[in-house]
Amino acid sequence: MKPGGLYLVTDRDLCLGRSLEEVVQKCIRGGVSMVQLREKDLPTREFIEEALRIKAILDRTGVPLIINDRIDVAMAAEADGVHVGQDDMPYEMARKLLGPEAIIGLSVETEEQVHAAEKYDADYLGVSPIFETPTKTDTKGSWGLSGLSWVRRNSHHNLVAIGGLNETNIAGAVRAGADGIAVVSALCSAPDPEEKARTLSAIIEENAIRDPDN
Ligand code: TZP
Ligand code: MG
Repeated sequence: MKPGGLYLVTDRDLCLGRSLEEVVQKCIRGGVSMVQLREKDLPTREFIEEALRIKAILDRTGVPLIINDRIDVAMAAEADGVHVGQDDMPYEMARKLLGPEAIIGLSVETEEQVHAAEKYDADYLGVSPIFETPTKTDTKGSWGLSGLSWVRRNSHHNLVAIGGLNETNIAGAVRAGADGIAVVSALCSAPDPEEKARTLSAIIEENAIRDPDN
């Protein structure tokens, strides 16, 4: 599985009063290629119920559903995979529990973490954050575009860039080596998420560095 294109990471509180289902539906129509459900405060049962509702929307679209942090929720809802951070369940344990077919992404915030991740068969690294963002403040500095190019040169993994990315700067992130671009507020808080998804996907596509083997 090669994650590329536009990756929606959800935040219900940033959806301008619209339901998450409505925003996800619109983003799918606009061309997002992956959806990650990210819930920090929801009781487990509600998280599973939400995952099942979003899964029903994604069914038959071919867009994978990824669950942030929670391997148990991903298993219960039969999601396509999980995204884990450095303080979540260790990558190898998540892989063991979910099996070889699951999509597993791992966040990297430092150069040491990039080197340490080389031994993993992760589906992608989340290079986090590229720029400072009010959406997530408990980060260890930011990579910037030069940091992202450094990760590109030092990692064999697919790279998904996240943090402070929007219409004005995603071309640079793709050109610096990101295979995929993950956004929260640029889509969740867009007045028209479908149109925004279409615009962002087109920018990613136009700036993608072509792999001659693919
Ligand atoms: N991980 C690193 S930055 C971030 C996450 C979940 C939030 C990105 O939010 P936004 O609104 O796209 O800057
Ligand atoms: Mg996490």
